[in-house]
Amino acid sequence: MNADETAKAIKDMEIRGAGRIARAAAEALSDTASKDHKNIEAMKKEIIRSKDVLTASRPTAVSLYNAVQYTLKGFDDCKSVKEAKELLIKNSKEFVTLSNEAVKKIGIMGSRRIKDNSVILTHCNSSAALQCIKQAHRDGKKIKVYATESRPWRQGILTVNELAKEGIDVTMIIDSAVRTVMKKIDIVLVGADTITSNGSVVNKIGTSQVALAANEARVPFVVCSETYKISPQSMYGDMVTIEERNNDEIVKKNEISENVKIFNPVFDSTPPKYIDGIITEIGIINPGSVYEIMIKQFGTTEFR
Ligand code: RUB
Repeated sequence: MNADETAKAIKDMEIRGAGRIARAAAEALSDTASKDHKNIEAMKKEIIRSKDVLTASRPTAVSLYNAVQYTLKGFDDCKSVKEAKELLIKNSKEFVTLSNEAVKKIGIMGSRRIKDNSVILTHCNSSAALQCIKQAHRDGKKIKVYATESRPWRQGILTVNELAKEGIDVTMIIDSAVRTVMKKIDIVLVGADTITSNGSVVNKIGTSQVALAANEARVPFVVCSETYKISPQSMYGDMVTIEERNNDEIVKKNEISENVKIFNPVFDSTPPKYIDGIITEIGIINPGSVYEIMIKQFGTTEFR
């Protein structure tokens, strides 16, 4: 898929989830690079255009931006089309491989945190969180899962089908039933779109309410996330943009009076005090250590 098609598919949610959109963006840049380019100047112009269209496709998940940055590492110094092409194709492949391997590693560590006979709650549709659940099941643990519907886009339907296909005992609930079922839950596992330098986790709208309910019931609330969901920009004061989507995701036209306003933010931020741990590919970290991991993974000034 080329960059314009990929950006459209991301905008339209045909490709969704922070990890998937990141990998798709890296692959789209590789596609742009592999086209015929007259000279390095023309190629640079086209790559920058692709980069801009991809990063503008969804505003919240920093994984998208970080995947693009990873793929373009060293590009500015390239002197020829051949050199730039080889570099971008190599970087893109490397990112996709690292990203897929990270999800597998998170699954292995996550499974170790899931005890036999556990009841798990998950929200939305996170490949990293589901990998932990599926790995626990494959490791022979007897588990039960409650999955939220995740209004308005209802990604919960993807989640329950994915888990049921694996033979996992899964129950779907509406989002407002979270507090009711929380007393049965042993661990909450969710994904992340962006993690800020202070350890806050931005994920699907409703995640912070799940965290509050878990906190009240003393249920561990654990985030499953690759380290490229960490936002270096957040260290320099940039706020995470919370995407607002169309009204028709909430109500059909003519269903409500014309003078009713609709507010449809699709992500929210969970403060670090409600997070018991973040399972990453480099280990299970405390939200308080995000800053150190960020410096280690990204350096201090590279992403400014
Ligand atoms: C998806 C969502 C997921 C994170 C993490 O939102 O909030 O929890 O993106 O997913 P949307 P993953 O459906 O709006 O993209 O672990 O797959 O990266």
